[in-house]
Amino acid sequence: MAKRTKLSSEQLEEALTTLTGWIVVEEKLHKTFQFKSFVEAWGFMAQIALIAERMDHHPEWFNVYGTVRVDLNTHDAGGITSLDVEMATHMNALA
Ligand code: H2B
Repeated sequence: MAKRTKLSSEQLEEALTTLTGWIVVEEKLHKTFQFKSFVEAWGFMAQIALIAERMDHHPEWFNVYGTVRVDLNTHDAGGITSLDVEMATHMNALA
């Protein structure tokens, strides 16, 4: 599927201009979200979980209290694809 095709570096640079707060670390889209409480962080994760299921695309993330550290890539493609950009966009919209 085209959505699971690794983005070129030009496509990635272009996408990053629209993704506030996201950087690339070790071939993954990375961002740390900071919420006021564990419940807010968990609420965010619960909403994203439903979107992830719908997309069949699942985040790598780590939560401590109000912190949610996220890394997005597409294992199938061995890098960052438009699915990761789509997921990052959903996360920015919900946070
Ligand atoms: N999530 C992520 N982040 N990358 C993948 O390559 C991926 C996924 N592949 N969720 C999907 C599920 C694949 O394993 C299933 C079989 O469609």
